[in-house]
Amino acid sequence: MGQTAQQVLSDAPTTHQRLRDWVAEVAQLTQPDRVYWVDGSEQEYAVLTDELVAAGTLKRLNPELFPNSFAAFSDPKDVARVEEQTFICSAKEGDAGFTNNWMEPSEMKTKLNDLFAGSMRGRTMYVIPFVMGHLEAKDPKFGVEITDSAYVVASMRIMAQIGTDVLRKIEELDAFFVPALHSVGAPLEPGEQDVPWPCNEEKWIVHFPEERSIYSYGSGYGGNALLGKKCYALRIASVMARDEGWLAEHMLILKLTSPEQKSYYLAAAFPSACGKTNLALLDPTIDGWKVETLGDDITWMRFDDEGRLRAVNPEAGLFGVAPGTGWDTNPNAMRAISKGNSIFTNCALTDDGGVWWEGMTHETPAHLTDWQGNSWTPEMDHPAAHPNARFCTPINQIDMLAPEYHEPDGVPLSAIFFGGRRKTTIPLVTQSRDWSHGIFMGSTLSSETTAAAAGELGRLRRDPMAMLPFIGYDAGDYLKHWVKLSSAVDAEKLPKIFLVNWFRRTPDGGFAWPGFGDNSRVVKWAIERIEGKAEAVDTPIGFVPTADSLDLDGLEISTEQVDAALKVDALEWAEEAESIDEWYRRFGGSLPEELLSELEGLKSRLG
Ligand code: GTP
Ligand code: SPV
Ligand code: MN
Repeated sequence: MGQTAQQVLSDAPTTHQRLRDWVAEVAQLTQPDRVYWVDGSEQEYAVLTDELVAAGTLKRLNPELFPNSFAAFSDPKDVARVEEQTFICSAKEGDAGFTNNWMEPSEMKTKLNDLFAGSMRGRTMYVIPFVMGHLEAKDPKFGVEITDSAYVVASMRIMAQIGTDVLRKIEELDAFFVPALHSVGAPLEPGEQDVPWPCNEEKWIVHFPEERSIYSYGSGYGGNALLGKKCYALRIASVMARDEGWLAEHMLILKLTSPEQKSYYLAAAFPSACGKTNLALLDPTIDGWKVETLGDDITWMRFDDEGRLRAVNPEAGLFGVAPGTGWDTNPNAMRAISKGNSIFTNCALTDDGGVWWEGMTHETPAHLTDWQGNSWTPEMDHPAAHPNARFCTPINQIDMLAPEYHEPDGVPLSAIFFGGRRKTTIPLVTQSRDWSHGIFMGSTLSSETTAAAAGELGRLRRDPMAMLPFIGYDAGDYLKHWVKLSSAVDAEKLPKIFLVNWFRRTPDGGFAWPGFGDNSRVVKWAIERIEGKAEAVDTPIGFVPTADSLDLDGLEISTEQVDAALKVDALEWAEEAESIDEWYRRFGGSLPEELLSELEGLKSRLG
């Protein structure tokens, strides 16, 4: 039997009345066997992970290969974000906009109440106080996640600052917190044997933007369950940002230092599994340029008193795509992971107790255990790791972490990149004509879908600012917010905007551009454009590098390949403009005027 409301309250280690009330209310609804308040300590982590190993959810990895690290394997039906089941329940349907699923809030609340009733029976209910961003920020953004998954607790400890220090600060400030309720939706009958990855066929990821609350039911995976990440730091935070005058974005942040020892900060928005972690941990292949990391997935930005756009990373860890991460492509990530203290989900296991995934090493091991627990050899026609397998690793294990990561006010941006996965049409890099044209580029960003979300792969879709699945309100209002915020500041101080595409193909199907460390060449060109040093062709779509303005020193690449990567093709762009037109029509009346003018401008330049 569960604890009574009185017991729950008498055990609650907090004086914060709203938190006490909410925890008691949730315990009454969900009926857990016990309530546990997470303190965030190392000792607690050791106990939790031991319990998860005993339950079969985690497997401890060989400590000589990956110290203090674990592998988890999810239910095969719970491997990615579920966009179809993600809802923005604003009071008015129009406030959710055409990019979100919507349901009338009280109808959704009734549904959620039914789902959560008794959903934690036989389990422990964990209460996780957390903060996104700096605890000492001027206006720290608190949340409390209640979950019945110890795997979620362990992962949240890597991804955010959690526990007693946060709770004390919430009390001291008598602060608002976002209530974020999560259940895997798999109650246990007395005596019933648990499974390694409990979850429910039915999944609901629900946000109430006005009351700033989150409910997640049925999934234990990634952004569905680690509620500080996409649910809070993007969907709810984008609504807070609209109301408070800032921006919550799906972006990485990096610091770049030139051979002249001048430093620049750059943010980049790419859709899920389109290269943020890789660019954030860039290992430059050109001499004299140094890169340091500030963030790899989420960026909160605001204009400072001097009109400069400043960026912070609200997260404390990486939840990075494993496949394709290797000693060749991303040695900095490999070094961070190798320090241990990581949770790997849906990777393959090596026979010596380590993890492996496609692209990690040149040679595929002769034998593995695949992510579904089956014996695997290289002749098999399916990958050993799931395509959305992930590593969860503390950000402070990155050797190249910029010290500014710890600055509560963040860093001033010189440039913003937008980019997607496009086989055709979009050149390697295009500088926008000006800020407004840059917002146009962001608003029309498009990409082929990836394994980061459940559903069809490789389908081309528009993904404005790489935020399509993460804007917590009307997409047209979101674009208006970008336009309005930036129109209030000195245009000279705005970051320069670039559109990039690492994924264009040559006619034989291969990548036109080598990517990864060689993307430093594109970053260098962008910085030299900002400094007024690099040449460009003024094309109808923006400024594209001349073939010799890109530093290709030491790169084995044919002229045909470079041309294929940089080409602006009139026919492809006629189709693109048509498709942008269609996209913009879907906004109804809510698109900012400025962007319609940008589209007209593009069409007339294309002729
Ligand atoms: P989320 O965490 O889902 O938001 O993704 P992300 O944007 O951080 O993507 P990530 O950097 O993890 O890259 C996803 C996949 O793209 C990995 O398999 C990478 O190996 C691959 N990738 C990243 N950069 C490049 C590149 O420059 N060229 C090519 N060809 N592939 C790349
Ligand atoms: C993404 O899908 O953009 C991710 C992974 O970063 S998840 O945290 O699962 O959303
Ligand atoms: Mn992401």
